[in-house]
Amino acid sequence: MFDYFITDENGNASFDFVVDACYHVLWKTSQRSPGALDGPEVEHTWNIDPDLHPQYDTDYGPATVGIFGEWERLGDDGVGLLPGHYRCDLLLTEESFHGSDLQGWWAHAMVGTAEFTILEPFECPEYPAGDINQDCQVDLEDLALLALSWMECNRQPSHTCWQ
Ligand SMILES: [Ca+2]
Repeated sequence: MFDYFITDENGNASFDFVVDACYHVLWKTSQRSPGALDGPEVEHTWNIDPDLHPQYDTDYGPATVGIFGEWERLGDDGVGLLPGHYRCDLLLTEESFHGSDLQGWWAHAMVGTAEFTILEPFECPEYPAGDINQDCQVDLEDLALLALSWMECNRQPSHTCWQ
């Protein structure tokens, strides 16, 4: 597990994350306190009130939940990936692994695919002319970007375009 978050009462969340840690499981702060190598505490407060959210029948009142990730027994100074192209399946799981009759199941609540490339670090003393995406080389990606904006004109006033 690389990171964790708490959604709002509508199941929405938006956050940026960096793959710089690896966690074994999540704990609620009401269950135990984080250790020195554990991840940061993430806290969220909400109010499950049927007057505010008609999808609920019971008014549980405001509540705050804090969670943190228990450090996985890997390096604590980052989780690195070598340069290359990666295609990953991201799985949001509900762990019942440590339960009783449901041991061994990791039900997936959500699944998504991510594709990304990690470039080997390089220096670029000067961007070549035509290097639209500023990756220090001119290739089909730059041509595709040029094609996407081909014949666009943002001149003001617009009648000055294509004179
Ligand atoms: Ca380029």
